[in-house]
Amino acid sequence: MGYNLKEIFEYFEADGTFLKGEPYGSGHIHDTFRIETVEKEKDDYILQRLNNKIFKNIPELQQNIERVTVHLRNKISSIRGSDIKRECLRLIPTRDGLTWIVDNEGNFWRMYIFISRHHSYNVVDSPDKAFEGGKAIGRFQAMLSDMPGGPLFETIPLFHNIEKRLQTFNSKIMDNPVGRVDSVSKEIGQILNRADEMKIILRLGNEGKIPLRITHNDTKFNNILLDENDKALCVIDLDTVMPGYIHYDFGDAIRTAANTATEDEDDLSKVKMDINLFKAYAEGYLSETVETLNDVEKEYLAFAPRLITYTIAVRFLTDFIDGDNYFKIHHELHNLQRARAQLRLVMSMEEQYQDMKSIIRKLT
Ligand code: ADP
Ligand code: GN1
Ligand code: MG
Repeated sequence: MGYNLKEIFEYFEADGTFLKGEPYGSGHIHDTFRIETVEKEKDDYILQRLNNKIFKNIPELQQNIERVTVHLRNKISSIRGSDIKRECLRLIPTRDGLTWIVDNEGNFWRMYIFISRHHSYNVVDSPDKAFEGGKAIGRFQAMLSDMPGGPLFETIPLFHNIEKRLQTFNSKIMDNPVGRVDSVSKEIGQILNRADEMKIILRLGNEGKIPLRITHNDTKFNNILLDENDKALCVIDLDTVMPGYIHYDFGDAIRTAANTATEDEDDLSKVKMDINLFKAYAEGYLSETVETLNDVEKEYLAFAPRLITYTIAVRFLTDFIDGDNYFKIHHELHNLQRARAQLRLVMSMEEQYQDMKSIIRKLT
């Protein structure tokens, strides 16, 4: 779509002159553009057209991100040697003093400073990188644990609630809106077979055994930027930061950090959970959090990757059955391919579950 990126950019109080804007990254939700400025010494920017079909209340969403980034920035800037522009997202205000604009067509836009010299990975190829990712998320949770001002808005209600996700899944199967249900009966069976055991985290929460904390809720590895030496740099994509269980962040990160293949790998024989990457991520994560987690949280950490990988499989298959209305897709069967790869990953985790548990036990 031909947006006038220069005109939109100029509504924001940016330092620098628009040179050009191009699509950037591989996110599935927003339209993201990198804006380069004419002056080489000035920042570049990330300009995003927000998906307001998914995020229904943009002012609340933006208020959450402002609160979170202000809190993180205060903490990070008090650390000696920190590089605040690269270690924390910074929203650029508009000329009206807001952090987003609505254009003439009703599109919502926001802008961040572009985090320079970062590395971003869709697949992780070394334990050192996985460790750094774990550290980044552990530190993120730890720094937000004392954020003042009451709970954040729930930007997507019941986001990781597997009971709700399964209800939606079942009702889309009943509706069969685009006639795809018959073609995926095998995958539907694989999901329904596992449905009961997946409710354990919700049950522990309802029983008060695990607390709601401020969690990120979208910790796939390309939302964790590493620096030029592949050390933890910055956690991005803060749209779903809200109350959650730590298992959601741990699980989603393992789903991507310890998968030997891409999230949508077509050749299922390549899809496996690498136990060494699992261990390294867990080490990094627990190096920042082990003191604050309670015993039940620790006991169920090894289960978390199974839950979240399963949840994403349910969501991809739901979207396929629904005719692809949620995730961006790049070809006709993309959501099905993603769902199959995630189900295969769940099976690989099931095979290695005893090892995962014993690694966590040793680290805690
Ligand atoms: P989505 O919700 O669509 O995934 P993200 O906010 O994650 O949107 O942005 C998409 C991609 O853009 C990220 O995966 C990352 O590669 C890049 N990106 C986002 N914000 C920044 C930033 N401030 N600096 C550098 N790259 C960024
Ligand atoms: C989406 O926004 P992005 O691309 O980082 C999705 C996540 C899924 C992920 C699967 C708001 O993440 O929940 O796990 O795709 N984000 C939202 O790749 O739904
Ligand atoms: Mg993202």
